[in-house]
Amino acid sequence: MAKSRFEYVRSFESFDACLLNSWIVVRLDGRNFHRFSDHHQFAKPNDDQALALMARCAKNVMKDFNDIILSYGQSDEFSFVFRRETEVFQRRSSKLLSTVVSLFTSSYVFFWSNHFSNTPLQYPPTFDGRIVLYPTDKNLRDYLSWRQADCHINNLHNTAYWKLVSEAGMSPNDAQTKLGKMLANDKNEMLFSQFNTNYNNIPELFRKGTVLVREPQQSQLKKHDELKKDDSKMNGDDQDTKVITNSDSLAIKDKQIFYKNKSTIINMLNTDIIGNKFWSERPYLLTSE
Ligand code: DGT
Ligand code: MG
Ligand code: MG
Ligand code: MG
Ligand code: MG
Repeated sequence: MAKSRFEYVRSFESFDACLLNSWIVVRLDGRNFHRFSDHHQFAKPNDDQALALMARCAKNVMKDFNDIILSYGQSDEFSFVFRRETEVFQRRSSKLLSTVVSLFTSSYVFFWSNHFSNTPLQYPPTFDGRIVLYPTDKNLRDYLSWRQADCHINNLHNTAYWKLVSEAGMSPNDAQTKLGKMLANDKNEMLFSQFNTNYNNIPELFRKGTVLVREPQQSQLKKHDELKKDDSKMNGDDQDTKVITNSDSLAIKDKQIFYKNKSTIINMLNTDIIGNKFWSERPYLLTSE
């Protein structure tokens, strides 16, 4: 097909590929959700339907992008982790960012009434987005730990704040001033002694946020188990093998099975991702560079 004389304007576009060999994280966040949560009467301090809707949208994004291995969300934000070798959209930053944010936002509107059947959407919600690249596994884990620590800090603060305001009848200003002078331990202690609330008994959904993790299907784990048995035969090793292992060589096989497999499942958890347990149980997630 002949090119038009206007074609040259294409060369003004820049190729904004994300650096190779780095984790690509897309984080989106509700724009002015302070207002949005007021207008839609979100329960305070935590609205479980609002959180469920966020997770529903995140899952929808992960269903569309097989290369997202994990996502983490709390409050009005979600972070999506693309595997470091991803070639989606030739790693082009603007394509990745705009598509994830757009799909998430349209999903939010699409699934809204499933979660808020008695609250019509008052106006179209907006989410902002950014991409951050993390070169090492440690950087990526520290990033996710940062977001989960943020969830805990905010939730402790918000829980204490709403107790003071709604149960103790304190003014919002006085409650803020009081909490501003308190350390985390003081807040825990106040919740316990003044409001008979053990912070640790508050649902993990609120304290830890939501992790969606892509995992091999059971059938894949079986294949993987057989592979390992072959492996141990070759090594003259008759010991019973566990399904998931930390051994480096098997971790590589885990990953190969994992990434070749298109029919993975997405598990939803409200669990700690700061400690090692979550990661050592899932050696296929990180790259152990
Ligand atoms: P931004 O992100 O700079 O455009 O402004 P905001 O207002 O979205 O601020 P942000 O993202 O720092 O804080 C999240 C807001 O969303 C915060 O004001 C409280 C609200 N929010 C999030 N989840 C809930 C919830 O479950 N219940 C209630 N009542 N509010 C929530
Ligand atoms: Mg903000
Ligand atoms: Mg926000
Ligand atoms: Mg936020
Ligand atoms: Mg097009």
